[in-house]
Formats: sequence, C-alpha cells, structure tokens
Amino acid sequence: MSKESLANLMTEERRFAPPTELAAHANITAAAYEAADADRLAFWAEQARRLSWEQEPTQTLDWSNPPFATWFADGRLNVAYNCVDRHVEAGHGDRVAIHFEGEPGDSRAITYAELQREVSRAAHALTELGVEAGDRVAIYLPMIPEAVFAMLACARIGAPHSVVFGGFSAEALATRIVDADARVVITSDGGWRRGAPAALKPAVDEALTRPGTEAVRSVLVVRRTGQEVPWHEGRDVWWHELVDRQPEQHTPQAFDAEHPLFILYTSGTTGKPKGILHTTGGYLTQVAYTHHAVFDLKPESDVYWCTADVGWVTGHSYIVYGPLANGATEVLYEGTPNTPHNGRWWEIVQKYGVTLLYTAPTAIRTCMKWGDDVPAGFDLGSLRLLGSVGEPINPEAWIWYRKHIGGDRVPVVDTWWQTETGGIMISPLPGVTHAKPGSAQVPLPGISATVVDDDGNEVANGSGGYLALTEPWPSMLRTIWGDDQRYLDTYWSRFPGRYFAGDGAKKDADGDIWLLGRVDDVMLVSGHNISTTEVESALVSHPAIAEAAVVGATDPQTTQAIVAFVILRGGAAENPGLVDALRAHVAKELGPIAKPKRILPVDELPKTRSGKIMRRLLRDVAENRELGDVTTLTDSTVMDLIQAKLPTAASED
Ligand code: 6R9
Repeated sequence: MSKESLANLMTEERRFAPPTELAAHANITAAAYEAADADRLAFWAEQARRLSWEQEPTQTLDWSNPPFATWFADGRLNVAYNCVDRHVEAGHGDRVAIHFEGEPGDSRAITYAELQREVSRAAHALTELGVEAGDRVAIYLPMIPEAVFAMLACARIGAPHSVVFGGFSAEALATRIVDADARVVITSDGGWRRGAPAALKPAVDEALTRPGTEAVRSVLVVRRTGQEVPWHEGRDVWWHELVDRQPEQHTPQAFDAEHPLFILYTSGTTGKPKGILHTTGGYLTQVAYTHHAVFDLKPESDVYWCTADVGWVTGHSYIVYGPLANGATEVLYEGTPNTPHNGRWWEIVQKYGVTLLYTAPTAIRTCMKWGDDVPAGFDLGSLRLLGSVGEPINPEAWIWYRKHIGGDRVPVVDTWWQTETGGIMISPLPGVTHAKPGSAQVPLPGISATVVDDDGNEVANGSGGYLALTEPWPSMLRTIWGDDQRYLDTYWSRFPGRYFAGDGAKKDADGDIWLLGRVDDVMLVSGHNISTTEVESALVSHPAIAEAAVVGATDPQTTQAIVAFVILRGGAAENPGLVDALRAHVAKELGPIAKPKRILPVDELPKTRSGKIMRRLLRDVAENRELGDVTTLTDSTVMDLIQAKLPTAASED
C-alpha cells in the first residue's frame, strides 16, 4: 500500500515567459516577494495604505486569540467611499465605472460620478426603510447595476449584506434570510435569461412565508423586465419610487476595520450552509492589492471584465470591491454566454475593447466544445491578460484559452482562492512568473501556503497531499456567522495552527503548487490516492475531449474504480474505438493505475451555478444509487440525460 496522501502522476514541461512589454511596465515586480518575505506584516500595513482611511491603523495583525484574527483593528474607514467617492474627488468622476450590457442588448455606461449618486440615493433609501449599521440586508438580484449599487449602499451605511444567487430557490433564499436574520430584501421583478424574462420576486414572496423570516420589514423591488409582479402592500416598495426621490448626496460615515461587510453562504457538503463572515479593512486591503497585482490593472486605460455572478465570492471581490477600490472601468453582463449566439462573450470583448478578462475553467471548456471558429470570428486584439478561477484549469484548457482567446501572446493567470479566503491567495504574477499551464504556482507576496501529508508534515517537492495556509491573511474569514465552533472545527482542527482548505494539492519538482480538487473527491484505487483533476486533465489533453469529470465508484477488486464522464469537442465524433483510445491515452499520460474502468460520453455535466462540477451526483450515478440533493444544480434535467445514457455505457476490465 502506498503511504502517499495523494499521488503525483502528471508532469508538465511547457513554460511561458511574461510578455516583455507587460513585464517592463508591470504593477508588481519580484521585489514584492522580497519585501513580504522580509517583513510580512509591514508588507500588509503598506498595502493598507492603498486605501483611504478616516483613521489610519497603527495595528496590523492581532493573532493573540487564534483562529480569531483582527487586522488593522484601530483603523476606521468607509468601504463605499473607497470604491466610489474618492475617485470622484480625485477628478475621475467622468471615468466609466461600469459598462452594463443587458442580455437583450440594452446597455448603459455608468461613470464614477453617477455611481456616487446612485449609491448615495440607495443608502438614503435603506436608511428610510429603517436599516441601521449592523442590520443585515439580503440581496437577491440578477446581474444588473442595481446589484452593485445595493451592495455598496449597504457597505456605505455599515449594514452587512448577504447576496443570494438569483438562481437559487425560495427554500435556499429563506434559509439564508433566517440564518442572517435579515431585515430587508432587495430583489427585482426578474432578469433576462436565454432570451426570456425569468421571475425573481415570486421566490422572495414564497421565502417570506417561511417561519423565521418575520423580521423582514421591507422588500425593495427593482423593475428590470417589466413583467407582472405580485405585490404585498405595506411591505413591498419599488426601487424607482423610493430610491429615485432620495438626495444625491450622502455623507459616508467611517466604521471600524473589523466592522462586518458581508456574509456569503457556501453550501458545504453536509448540513446547513455556512455563512462566511468578512469584515472591512483587511478584506478591502487584500482584494484591492491582489486585483492590482494579479491583473496588472492600469485604471486609465484598461477595460476589465469578470464574468462571474455577483452572488459568488468572485463577484464580490473581483466585480465589486477590488476593481472599484482601484478605480477600474469594467464590464457587467447580465446574461448567458450563448444568448443569442455562441459568440456573445467575444462580441462583448470586441465591443468594449476588453483588456483584462477573468473567467472560469467551466466556461473555457464549454467554448472548447463549441469550437475554435467561434472566437475566431471576433477581434480579440484588445486583450492583454486572461485569468481563471473556480476549479483547476486543465493544462489543455489553459493552452486553448491562451491560444484561441489570447492570440498566443497574452499571459494566463490561474488564481486559487475560496469564499473563505476572501481574496486571491495563490497565483502567478503576470509580469514576473514563468507560467506553467495548469498550475496556480506560488502564494502571492504576503501569503503563506504549503502542501502537507496526513500527519501535517510538509511534503517534499514532487509529492502530493493537502493544501494548508500557514499564516493568517488580511481578507481571511473571521468566523462562520453565529457558529464559532463550526469555524474552528471546519478549518483549524485538521492541522492545528494552520488553515485546512479542503483541497488536495501537490508540489512539483520546482516547488510550484498544483491544485488537485476537493479532498472529498479523491479516489482510492488499489491503495493509491488519485486526484480527480489529474485524470480529468489527461482526458482533456486528448484532442477529442473538451471536458471530463471522473469519480471513484466502489469496486470489489480495487476499492474504487475510476469512472469518467466525458464531453466531446465540437467536430469530434463518438466512434467505437474512442473509449479504448481514451483509456490508452490516460495510461500513457499518467500510468496504468489511473486508467478509467468505464468511460461515458455525455452531453452535459452536472454543475453548480458557479460552474463547479458536482462529482457527488456522478458518483451516485456510477454506483446506481438514488441521486442526493440536487437543489444547487444549475439544470436538474442534466442528470436525467446522463442516467438515460447509462445502459449503453461501455465497461471493460
Ligand atoms: C473563488 C472560488 C473554492 C474552491 C476551492 C477549490 C476551487 C477555486 C481554483 C480552484 C483549483 C483554482 N478552486 N479556484 N481549484 N484552481 N484556481 O472559487 O471560491 O466558490 O468558495 O470555491 O474552488 O476547490 O477550495 P469558492
């Protein structure tokens, strides 16, 4: 039996140097690593000066009561002032903050001066509804500008927001409203999705019939689609009636650096969702710094676009707080990538001259499936940097992204982080790092991470194990809302003194970090712990495969057997020899131990709204079990299609 916590099977030889031009003018050079290594806390104290404080902090980290940290605790600031007003005061009121692109093709350019007026009015409106500092506000909106206004208005008055994905059900919304004890819900009649209005307000009405939601006094409703909405007199208020009549000026009040900014729920594998709590000073410092460093943002000339939903942490940190704190001009898009055609995203890049694009591997692999000719039909010459987040990006998808979207000239940065970490933790720096396809590579300056084995010992280069964060960081979660014990148990008890991220990882021969998927998904095959990521990457490196998901299914001979679900690339045909060819290909790439026992071509894979593959459900299918909880699935019909494929599944020994 192998004692390895996680096998290291894949090697990658390709390297990409930073483009000379980018490196010559990069926001961050290798000196940042040296500065942070010399004095980590002084480094972060320096980054905190990127913000405007009403009272500059003299304290940096207080770690006297681990794992409960405070950062910059005696500083006072207003987050909305930092993201909006200070740019107007600096003379950038005419700069576009947000280029909004609606799914039906409507658009709106919002300057920083307008953003200031919108946020100010919304802040007054919330105050009129009785919201005070510390009260929680639930936000359940599509990707429209009011989502950003609402979040910043909450921040402005010190009312922590809890944004709930517009795609979540009334049940999920109710659970989150109850847990956070929200006082106000901000929603809309609906949003545009795949060419049609999709209602949101009825889900709020239903959620508010559930016990425990009685504290909700008001529902503020944005009119987006114009569809019919059920109305509760005395509780429901139209945004355009209440907000639009408020004064345009609002004086932001400073709050303590540890004042709560938001709660964001992560589903977790079991039990009730965890309310991840983030506070203000440390969070804003790290998201502003990392956005500046990793995306090399030049606010005067760049057009930045993060395709995430605001209901996901990526939307919080890299649509709202990081970019706006840095005075960026950014795109906000309401709809899906294939409405009305598969090239919609590339049309948007061309229209706005997007220079920095941040998206998820799931989207990249979907574009691979649609075919190279789709992006080739647009001028993507404005792009100068591409980012990836959310899942491991398979080397082949990384290469495709660089080549077909980035014209084989722009750097790709693979950024690892979590809702819990608040900001990016492990990522190349575009002007410094020699990039390796598929690897997030190194902790950012000021961040300490490593890979450990079952006993908590750091693994040698070339070995796999568990990702652990070894020092506190400014944008770390402060606790799980209302459940300090769960915070301790979930993150800090597996390796005492260190944060356990729940991800498998390895260090390659150079010491670079590769993320290998959630530890819950690791497969045990004949005594070897094999990561889903490596087998999936090997499958995706075959020219016929766009996307793959593998799971370990109980097997009498080998403990678990590898079962792979694959999506073919545009143009590739399902043929009788394909399954054999794929098995041989994986054996060649990773060794015979990693050869899938069964391979099933499918049309879609089950994913969460943030695009992560739900392997748990595929395991249920592979083991012929009834499906578990499907409520966080984007599209539940996907599972019916997969199950319908089963009888024809090829199975070899
Ligand atoms: C930002 C975000 C966190 C989990 C994380 C890991 C996976 C995110 C990744 C990545 C490999 C990357 N993950 N980025 N895995 N490489 N670059 O996604 O937050 O929704 O909380 O998910 O996502 O498994 O632990 P969240």
